[in-house]
Amino acid sequence: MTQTPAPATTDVPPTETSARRALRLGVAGPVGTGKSSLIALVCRHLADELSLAVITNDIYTDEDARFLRSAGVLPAERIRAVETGACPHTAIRDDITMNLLAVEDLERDFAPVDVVLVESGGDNLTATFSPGLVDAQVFVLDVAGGGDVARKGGPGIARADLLVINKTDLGPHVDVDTMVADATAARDGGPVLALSRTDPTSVEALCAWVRRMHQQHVAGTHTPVDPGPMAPHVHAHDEPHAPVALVEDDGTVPDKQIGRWKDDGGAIGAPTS
Ligand SMILES: Nc1nc2c(ncn2[C@@H]2O[C@H](COP(=O)(O)OP(=O)(O)OP(=O)(O)O)[C@@H](O)[C@H]2O)c(=O)[nH]1
Ligand SMILES: [Mg+2]
Repeated sequence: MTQTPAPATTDVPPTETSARRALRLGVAGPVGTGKSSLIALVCRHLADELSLAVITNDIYTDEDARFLRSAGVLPAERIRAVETGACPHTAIRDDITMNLLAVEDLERDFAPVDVVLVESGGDNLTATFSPGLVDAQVFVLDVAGGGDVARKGGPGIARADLLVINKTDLGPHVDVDTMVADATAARDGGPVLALSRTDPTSVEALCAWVRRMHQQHVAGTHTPVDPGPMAPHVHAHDEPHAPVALVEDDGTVPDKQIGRWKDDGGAIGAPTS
């Protein structure tokens, strides 16, 4: 009797595990709180020990990517922009397709990548990343937003993996201690970091947190947590509500993305809000 040979197990493609792909780290928060600056700090201090790449999300421009490239914190080709053309939260939460493609492209082009930092377009207090896009997320407030911002709460403030209160060097104008205490009270023990780019101790604490997250990711001991959905809200719907295009380093939009958009009538997937 003939026996059917067992399938060669070496032909089975390996499944992707967290140890094989980069830690995907989201950075969200209201407009101007210092998301790009925080990413610049991380790149400047960790690029020698970790392989890093960055995705920025802007509504109408690739300004954040250009800022980071001009700061020289990473080789320019490791920094790519997604131009969302719509509400920033859409591209990081409702329809993450463009961001996922951009992250996967970076991971493939510069393999092995240790950490991909994804900056959200500046949005309101309720915008958070989908856990389908990032493994962990930082939510950034700044002291200039006013001492009561942390008390207002929201999913990012309450449940992001790290809450940063940025620009503490502006402290003389704001009660930083009260703001940090309010933030800590809103987080049920979750970490809060008072940060200023002018305070080396706080910058090192930020880098240590990123290192720790990466180690936990590689070890498989970190579980991504969804901070929670957006608060109910409405849109005028006078513009597309899904991400528009991935913008290449030279400012061009890849043909395949344009085609996809034309074919799909301007929407990828089914935006839900
Ligand atoms: N004083 C002070 N200013 C800071 C600090 N970090 C960032 N800034 C300033 O805050 C402003 C906004 O910083 P960005 O990093 O562009 O903020 P952002 O959140 O990326 O902004 P959007 O992407 O437009 O939402 C800039 O003028 C920065 O120079 C800080 O630690 N201290
Ligand atoms: Mg920015």
